[in-house]
Amino acid sequence: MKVFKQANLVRIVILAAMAVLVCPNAILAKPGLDNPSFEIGDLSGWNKDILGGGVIRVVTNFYSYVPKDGAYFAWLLGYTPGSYTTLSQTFYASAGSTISGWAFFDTWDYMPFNDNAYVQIKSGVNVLATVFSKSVFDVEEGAYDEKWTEWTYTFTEEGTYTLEAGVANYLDYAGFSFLGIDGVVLTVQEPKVLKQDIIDQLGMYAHESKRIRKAIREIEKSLEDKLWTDNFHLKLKGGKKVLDRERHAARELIHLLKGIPDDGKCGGISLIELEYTGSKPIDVDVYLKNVLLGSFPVEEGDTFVVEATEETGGKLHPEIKLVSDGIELANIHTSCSKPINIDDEHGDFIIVDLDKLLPKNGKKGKKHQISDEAQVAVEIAIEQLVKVDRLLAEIQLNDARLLDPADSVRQDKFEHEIAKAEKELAKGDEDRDDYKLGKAIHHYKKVWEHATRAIKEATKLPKS
Ligand SMILES: [Ca+2]
Ligand SMILES: [Ca+2]
Repeated sequence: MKVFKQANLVRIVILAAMAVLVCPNAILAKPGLDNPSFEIGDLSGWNKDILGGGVIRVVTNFYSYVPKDGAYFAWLLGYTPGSYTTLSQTFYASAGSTISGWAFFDTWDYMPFNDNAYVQIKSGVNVLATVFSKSVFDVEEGAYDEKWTEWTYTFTEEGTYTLEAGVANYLDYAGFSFLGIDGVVLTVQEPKVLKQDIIDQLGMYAHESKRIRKAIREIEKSLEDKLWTDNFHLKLKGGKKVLDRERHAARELIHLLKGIPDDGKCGGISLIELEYTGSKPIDVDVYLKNVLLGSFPVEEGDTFVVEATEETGGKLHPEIKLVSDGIELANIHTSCSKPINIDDEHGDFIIVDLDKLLPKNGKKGKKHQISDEAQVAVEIAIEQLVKVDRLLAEIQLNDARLLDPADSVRQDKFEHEIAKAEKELAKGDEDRDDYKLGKAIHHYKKVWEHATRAIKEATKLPKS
């Protein structure tokens, strides 16, 4: 193999170590709605607009309308023609979350006095969807219970949204019309629950492949309670392990689909991630054969990635040398002539991720084949792992964005980490959309790490 100039050959990414946590993240916002079914018995958590003279109440019944959920529902009445009486709540939703609820519209009016009501999902002032809409013209005779209509909306992007329900008179101030709202539910995808689903799905095909069994074990280890604050958040300390386990699991499954044997044989390496395990901070020089790629400081727990680019056919040089102060610390054969695997140790470095290429003959050995059903299950599992990783990253980033640094001196660092996290999220999405799922997971892990660092910056108290 020719030695290309270093910019073309590899990119080196350095991830700094995660320091010890300074504050529990249990205090941070958890996605959800306040008083979504009005069971507090009042409008706590909701914003009301009755500037047009309308009325909003929490009631136990209205004529023969009874709650769709629990003991209370919200009841709205419009007054000034064209001026909507509105009830709203703003909340955070991750991509894939669903919001649903019940609404009814009823009236004492008749045409052409076409009073009307709506339930909308908004992003700022923009209406994303009108999930319920009825007017005098639409009202039919029928049982009260049948007039409750269920509505639902799924968010395709994470963000802060507003649910708004409104009712207004039309043409005159007479012949009132009413809107009922109840049983609003925001179903946020819970990463921890999603992961259990992945295990269940893969479990059915565990007997078909060692790699599937290995992936399941990795996911199980990532679910250990001590690594999680709740179903949405990883502990600031140790959370990184969850993402590593997940990555290992995804890598096993990706290799399985590629048909790469699980005996350590391969046709080359396209990416290797190493973690420094030494206790003493050092400067490390990374060489491919005798070409210096880069030098940088590392301390215990730092990881760095050496990744082949398209220009080299996506394949790394067969040998990576790690040197410090002129002393060779490790020499890693990335040619696959010898078995190479995740968790292999090379001096003070441990392989934490590896993307292998198919052996030269390119044929999947018979013993590495799986059934079509298992193939589909594995494909879905990988996509789900990417989704879970993105969700964890996204939630952490969202939590970080909500903070203001306690120490103004840290504002710049805080913003810098947020910006880095956002950049990594964009890169991850790009790779995900290109179906480079292993790479996408890499970027999502970095999002989580930068967001976590931002949280730490924000929660450090000023030195007194
Ligand atoms: Ca209720
Ligand atoms: Ca009216």
